[in-house]
Amino acid sequence: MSAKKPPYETPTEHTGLKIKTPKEKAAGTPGVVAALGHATKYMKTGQALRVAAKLNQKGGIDCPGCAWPDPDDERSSLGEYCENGIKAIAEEAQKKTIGADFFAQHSVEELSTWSDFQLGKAGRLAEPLVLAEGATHYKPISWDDAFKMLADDLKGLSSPDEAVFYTSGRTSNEAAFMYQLFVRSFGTNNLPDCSNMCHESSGYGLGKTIGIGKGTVTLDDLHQSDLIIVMGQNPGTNHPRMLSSLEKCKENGGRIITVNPLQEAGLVNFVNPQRVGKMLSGGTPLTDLYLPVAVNGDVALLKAIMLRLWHQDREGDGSILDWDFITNNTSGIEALVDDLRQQDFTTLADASGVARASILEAVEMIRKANSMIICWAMGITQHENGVANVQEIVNLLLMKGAIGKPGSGACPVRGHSNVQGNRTVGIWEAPKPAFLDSLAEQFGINPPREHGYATVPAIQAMHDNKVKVFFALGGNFLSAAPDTAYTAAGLENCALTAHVSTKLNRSHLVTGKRALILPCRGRTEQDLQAEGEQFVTVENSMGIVHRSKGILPPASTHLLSEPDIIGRLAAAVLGPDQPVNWQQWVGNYDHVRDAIAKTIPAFADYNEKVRDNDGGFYLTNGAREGRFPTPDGKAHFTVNAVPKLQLAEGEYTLMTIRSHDQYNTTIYGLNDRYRGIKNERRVVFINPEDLKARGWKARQQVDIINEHGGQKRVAEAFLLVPYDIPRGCLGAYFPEANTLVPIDSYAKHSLTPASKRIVVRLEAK
Ligand SMILES: Nc1nc2c(c(=O)[nH]1)N[C@H]1C(S)=C(S)[C@@H](COP(=O)(O)OP(=O)(O)OC[C@H]3O[C@@H](n4cnc5c(=O)[nH]c(N)nc54)[C@H](O)[C@@H]3O)O[C@H]1N2
Ligand SMILES: Nc1nc2c(c(=O)[nH]1)N[C@H]1C(S)=C(S)[C@@H](COP(=O)(O)OP(=O)(O)OC[C@H]3O[C@@H](n4cnc5c(=O)[nH]c(N)nc54)[C@H](O)[C@@H]3O)O[C@H]1N2
Ligand SMILES: [Mo]
Repeated sequence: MSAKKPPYETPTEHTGLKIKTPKEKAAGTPGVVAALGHATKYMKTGQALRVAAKLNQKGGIDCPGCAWPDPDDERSSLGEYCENGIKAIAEEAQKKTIGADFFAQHSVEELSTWSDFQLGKAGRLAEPLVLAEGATHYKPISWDDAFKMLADDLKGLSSPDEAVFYTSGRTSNEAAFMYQLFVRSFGTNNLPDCSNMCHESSGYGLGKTIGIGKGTVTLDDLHQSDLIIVMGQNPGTNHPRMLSSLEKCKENGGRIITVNPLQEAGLVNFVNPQRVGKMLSGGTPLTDLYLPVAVNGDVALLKAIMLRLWHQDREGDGSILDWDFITNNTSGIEALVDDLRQQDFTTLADASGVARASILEAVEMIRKANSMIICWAMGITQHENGVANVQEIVNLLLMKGAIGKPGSGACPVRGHSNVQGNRTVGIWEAPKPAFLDSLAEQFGINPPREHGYATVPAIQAMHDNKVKVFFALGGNFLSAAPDTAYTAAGLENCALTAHVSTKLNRSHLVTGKRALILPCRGRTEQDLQAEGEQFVTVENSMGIVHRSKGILPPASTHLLSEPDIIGRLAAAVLGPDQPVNWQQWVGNYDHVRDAIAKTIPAFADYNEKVRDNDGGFYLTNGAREGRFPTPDGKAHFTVNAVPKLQLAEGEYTLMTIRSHDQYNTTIYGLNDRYRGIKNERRVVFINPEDLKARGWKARQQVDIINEHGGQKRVAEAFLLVPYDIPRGCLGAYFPEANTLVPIDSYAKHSLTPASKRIVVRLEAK
């Protein structure tokens, strides 16, 4: 362990890289073995199986892993979970706890030399802690004193806008609604969230074009679709249960196109661990056509496809595009066609990095499909042109009339298990006036109307000394945010930083002048309040709201639930009855749900609906039914420029991606099984030809350097791994490579950091 590295950086020591052949199949027996091995290593005996059996079952626990929905009707008796869901559970329901003794033993400076893997494995946070000004160690503090410290600081600000309230997407609807009500009653819209770094480009792009910032499909649509295109997403690792849906689509005769710089194992072949027959027969081949797009080649690719489709439509009898749909339900086709006519197919194909013949094959498959879904995730949204990427996807869907009919639609696959719900109940720095009006009416408050800081502006404001208190409901802001050194400096400028957390992470170690850790119960744990045991509710990627109820005893008796923490904080800052009786709300979460129902029309009869139907209820979604809630009631075609991606000699485009053994900044282990990486995270994937051109060999140690805006950012000591990735493109893991993401390189409109396209150089060590 080196003591010299800055505390915000992950350690640069290597852990013993082994390079194996990448896998061509996902899950199956190795997945089950890995999951069980993980669970028994970190959890108490018996608890692992009890939790697994309840995971994603009706009335059970919502898996804190991803936001993929559960089947509406039958659910596998073997458990609706996946290898990575079990890892998420094992991480939370860990048997070890850390409190006063641990923090007396280890200083903040020492802990900052630990790897993220070591920090996470230290154990569950067991009691509230304070880092006093100038102190070297965290010490225990009572809950009352912690809330008093926060209240004193918040009430002492010269403006409520000097406070920032971050949310990570694991928070329940109940906690999130209370949180935003407290923050707006206090007087600010500074509510940045993880979504700002994630699917904000989808929310913005979809909102502008189809009038709702959410996906439009259900699981049944996926099962019956003629064609699913999966773009910029690695479901085998990040949404493993999605593979079951792709499998069903294939069994029903559907086809799949994958668009990705990497041929990810899960999309090649899936061995469903919940179907014994499939395990024996070797699994289901999923991808029919793989398009190895260059990093950020998607706009060019989509335009090339649309150009060919339009040509063929014109040359034929006009039956390739859905002109009925286009005429009746959309506007803007003329401008799109004008733009396409100015494009050249070969130029577009070259810019996309995909061979012309493969693009023509895709065109053929799209032409024949009567229904079509496009799924996407971070490979699409985390670009400077992330919104344009999403809008080009919408253009293609609209051309085919593929929104609002069975088997068709837009499917942005969300990340955090309740990130979509958090937004629905008001976690947003840019709230709609109607939502604020409703808060004003229901609670007699005067919510601020001016928009607050999203994540990137919040960091910039901290940097400019405009923020004094940073409060986080979950997450690991420092490590998840771009430009680690810049973000660290911002956090250090604050007078007080406070985190509601389950586990120790680097954000607890790079702090304001004083810091608080407020430990909370997790999803898997029982939540006993004054009026009995409580459940919470969450919304998945397809807009289904349902219950989640923990079953394990809390890791420590000192832990509070998230609603309890927010309620007590609100009471300490605003007074116990302002604007609501917080204590009463915390005693029985039905009160919170009643308040949500009164504020947001789609939640009418919330308590009844969520109890009546164990599987949950769908929120209204006009676009799903072909009604577009835009100002003119039509879906909009848009014209988006092809990004200019010139690289100088020796420059590459680096994408930062997740390994198979992590949940965002939480590192489960040091392997990336499907990509053949063992025991190392400081690796950079490079095309073997690019390696040869530099005269380098596998495992060569390099520094990765970005010089955006004349500022030098260096990620030190990465090991080169030859990999099947387009020439000129590189891949490295998030969060180790976050230090390279420039703070001012983000998507136009959505402000999502461009962490999938960072221009870098490599220097041999
Ligand atoms: N086990 C596990 N599950 C998770 C998470 C986790 O960390 N671990 N994280 C959760 C969260 S918050 C999220 S947002 C999701 C993330 O889920 P993903 O978006 O699948 O995660 P990433 O690893 O960021 O993968 C991005 C994919 O996009 C590809 N890609 C990169 N650049 C481009 C490009 O320019 N064009 C195209 N077409 N493809 C590109 C990469 O090769 C990679 O396959 O997963 C959620 N689920
Ligand atoms: N370079 C790069 N940067 C990225 C990305 C990328 O692909 N590349 N992806 C971005 C994306 S998509 C996202 S969503 C963000 C994620 O950003 P965050 O959501 O901020 O980060 P996480 O790593 O998910 O947060 C992990 C921490 O959450 C806490 N936690 C876990 N469960 C609970 C709980 O139930 N309650 C509370 N209160 N705390 C809990 C634990 O203390 C844990 O350490 O990162 C973004 N950053
Ligand atoms: Mo995310």
